[in-house]
Amino acid sequence: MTHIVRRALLSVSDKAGVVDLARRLAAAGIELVSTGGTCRALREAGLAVREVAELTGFPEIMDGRVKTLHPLIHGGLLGRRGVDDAVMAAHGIGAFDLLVLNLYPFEATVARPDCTLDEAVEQIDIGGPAMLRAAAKNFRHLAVLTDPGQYAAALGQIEASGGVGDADRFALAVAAFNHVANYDAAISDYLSAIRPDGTRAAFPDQANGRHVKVMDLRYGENPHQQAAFYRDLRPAPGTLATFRQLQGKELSYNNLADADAAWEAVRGFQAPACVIVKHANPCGVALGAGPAEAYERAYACDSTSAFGGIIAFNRPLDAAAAEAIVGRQFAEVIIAPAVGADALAVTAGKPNIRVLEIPPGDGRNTHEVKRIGSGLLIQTADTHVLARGDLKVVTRRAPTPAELDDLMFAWEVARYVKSNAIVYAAGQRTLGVGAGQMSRVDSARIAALKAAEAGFELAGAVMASDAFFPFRDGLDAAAERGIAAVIQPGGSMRDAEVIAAADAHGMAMVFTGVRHFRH
Ligand code: 93A
Repeated sequence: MTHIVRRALLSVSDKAGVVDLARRLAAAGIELVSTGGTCRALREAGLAVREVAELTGFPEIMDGRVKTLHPLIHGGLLGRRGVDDAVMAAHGIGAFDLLVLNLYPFEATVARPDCTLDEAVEQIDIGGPAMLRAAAKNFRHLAVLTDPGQYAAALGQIEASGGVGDADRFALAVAAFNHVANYDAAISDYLSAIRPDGTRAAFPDQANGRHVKVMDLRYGENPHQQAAFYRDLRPAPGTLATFRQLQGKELSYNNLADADAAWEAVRGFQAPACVIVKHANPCGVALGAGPAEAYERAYACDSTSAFGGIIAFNRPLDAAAAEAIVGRQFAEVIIAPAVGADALAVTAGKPNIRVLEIPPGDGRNTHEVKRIGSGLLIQTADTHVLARGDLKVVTRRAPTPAELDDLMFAWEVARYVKSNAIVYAAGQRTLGVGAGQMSRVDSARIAALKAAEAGFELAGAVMASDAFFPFRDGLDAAAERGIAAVIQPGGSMRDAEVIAAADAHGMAMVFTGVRHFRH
C-alpha cells in the first residue's frame, strides 16, 4: 500500500539536491517543515517552509545542539496512524509522512589531519540519529530519505501516486538504520583511537563497537609489521577466539593464525583426533584411541615439520598426551577443549609452551574475510559437510569399507591444506601431505617424499585431492606409488581420461562433487 505524503520534515547537512526535491514536494501540495540551515536554503530558493522552531515554539539553542529534540517533532515522527490519533490530537501533534535527513559530516571532519578533538565532538549528531531512528522505526507510516541518491525514485513515486509504497518504505528504513550504524561506528572508531595527547593509535583499544581488542601483539607476520588481536563482540562459542591461555609465553600473530587452522581442523572429527599445524598447514593428522595415541600417530607423519608446531586435540588433554609431547618435541601451542590439572603439571615443565583451553561450544565462524588493497573480500565459511551418500563411485572397482573410511578421513584433512592439496592416508592417519604448490603434481611428489622420509609404505594407501585432476598424469603417478583409492571432486573436461587411468591401474575412485580450495 502507498502511504500518502502530506507533510515532510527536511533537515540535511549535505544540501545537495534538497532545493530541487523540496520544490517538487511543494508542487505536489506537500507541506514543508525544516531546521535552521536547511530552512534558510529553501527560503532563499523562494519556497514556503515552516521552521521547526516556529512549529515547536521553542528556539534552537546551544549553537544548534538542541533544535529538534521536542515532542512535537518526535511525536510527529513516531505516531501510529489509527493507534495514536487521539493522543496526537490532544497534544496538537501533527504527523510527518516523510523525513529527509542526513547527518553532520563527522567522517569528513575527522579525516582532516588538523581536526581537533573539540571540532570532532561538535560533529557528533544527536538529534539527527534520533529522528532517523524514529522515522525508520515508524516505516509503516513514514518514508525516510538519507541520501540524495534516493531522491529521484521517491519523488517519482510521490508525483505518480501521492506517496511511497510499502516495500520501498521498508528498504529506505533499513538504509536509514545502516546510515546511523555506520555513523556511530565512525564515531567509536575515531574516539577509540584518540590518545590523550591528540595523536591517533594504529591499533585502537576498540574498533567500531563490533570487535573488542583482546591484546596488542608483539608484531605481525614479520617483526617489522605491527599487529593486534580483536575478537567479535559476540564470538561464536567453541571457536578459537574464545580461548583461555593457561600457561606459556605471549601468543604471536602466527601462533593465533596457525592455532585457528589447527583447532578448526581437529573440531571436524568425531573420534579422538590430533592435528599438528605448521605454517598454516597440517603436517600430521591422526585419529587414535585417546589423545596420546592420536598425537603419536600424527607426529609420526612428519616429525621434522612438527618441531615448533601447533598441536590441537578434540578431547581434553590428559597427562599421557602432555608427557608424549614434552618428552619429544618443542611445541609453540597446545590447544584442547579442556586441560586437566595433571596435564598442566606436565606442561609446566616447559613453561614456554602456550597452552590454550577452548570452552565448549559448537558455534562456527560464518564468514571469512580477506583484505585486498583497500577493499574486503568476504565469503561464507567453507562449512560443507560431505556425507558418504554424496560420493559417486566412478571406477569399475568400488572402495572397500576400510578404503572408504580412509578416503573420508583424507578428504576432511585436505580441506584444511592450502591448495594445491594432496593428502595420502591409511588407517585413519596421514602418511604424507603436499601443500600450497602451484602444480598438483608437485604437491603429490612432496606428499610422497614426506611419506618416504617418515618410513611409510604408500602401497594400499588412499589419496585425497582438494580439486579435480586436469590430466591423467596425477593418477598414473599415484598408481606408481601404490595408491589404491582416490577421492577428488571430479568435474574436469578430461574426467573420462582420468577415470580410464584409474581403471587401468585397478584403483577405486570416488567423486565428491565439491572442491575445497583454500588460499
Ligand atoms: O545538534 S544536533 O545533534 N541536535 C539536534 O537537535 C538536531 N536536529 C537536527 N543536530 C541536529 N540535527 C542535524 O542538523 C541533522 O541531522 C542535520 O544533519 C543538521 C541540519 O541542520 P541545518 O538544517 O541547521 O543545516
